[in-house]
Amino acid sequence: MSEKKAIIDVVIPAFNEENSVDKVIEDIPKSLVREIIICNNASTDRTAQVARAKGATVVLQPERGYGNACLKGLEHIAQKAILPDVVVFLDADYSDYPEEMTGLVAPILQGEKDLMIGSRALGNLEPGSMTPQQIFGNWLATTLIYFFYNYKFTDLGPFRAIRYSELLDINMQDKTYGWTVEMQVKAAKLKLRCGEIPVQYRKRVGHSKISGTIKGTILAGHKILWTIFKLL
Ligand SMILES: Nc1nc2c(ncn2[C@@H]2O[C@H](COP(=O)(O)OP(=O)(O)OP(=O)(O)O)[C@@H](O)[C@H]2O)c(=O)[nH]1
Ligand SMILES: [Mg+2]
Repeated sequence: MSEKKAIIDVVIPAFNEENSVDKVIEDIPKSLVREIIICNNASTDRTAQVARAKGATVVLQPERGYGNACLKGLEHIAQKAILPDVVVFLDADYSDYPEEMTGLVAPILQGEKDLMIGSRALGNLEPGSMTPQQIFGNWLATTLIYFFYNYKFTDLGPFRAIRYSELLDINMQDKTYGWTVEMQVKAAKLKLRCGEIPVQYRKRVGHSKISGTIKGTILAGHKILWTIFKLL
């Protein structure tokens, strides 16, 4: 990539994260990014106000679902006069370490990679930050991707970065829990240059909405496996 400073936008799906979204925004390296886009997924708390007070852009996605929230963020980006070079995704519950974004995007800015995943499997997990079924589910999904596409991933982590031009080629569709695996399966199918860095992961702020609930785990698990086989 030429000397021109790369343009990086950050997409953060958020549903009722008023107690954490400000910490996430605060820890993002400001000199690295152009815009922080909080995709407010019909929150009933003060997520939007807290995020705006921190200087972030807030876009509203009335339709629930992790993928829906991310798609709204991409819709906002697509309307820009100057499109970004890279888009970074991370969660709003402060389980990721936003300051690790510099290391995550570096291989893309150096022109070596197209998609970078922050791997919690390679990184340091705070005890209790991921459930055994979540760890097993990610292992199973990444093993299936390796089996079908010979692409080695170790996690379906939310903290990731992708070259915008490749993100457009991938043409993301999923509206709920299949978002992360859809991106990785399609990246493998398009033979994108994918990489991972170890990232730290801590317990989320607030009560678990997905991984810590039976319903959330089953729904997410089912959607992830369904997405892998649907895209075969
Ligand atoms: N659960 C849920 N999260 C959403 C939704 N829309 C956006 N999000 C955000 O998506 C991110 C991931 O959701 P999480 O609930 O953290 O999912 P998880 O990390 O698998 O599980 P927990 O952190 O244990 O709840 C968070 O930033 C949420 O606020 C939605 O409809 N449902
Ligand atoms: Mg979480």
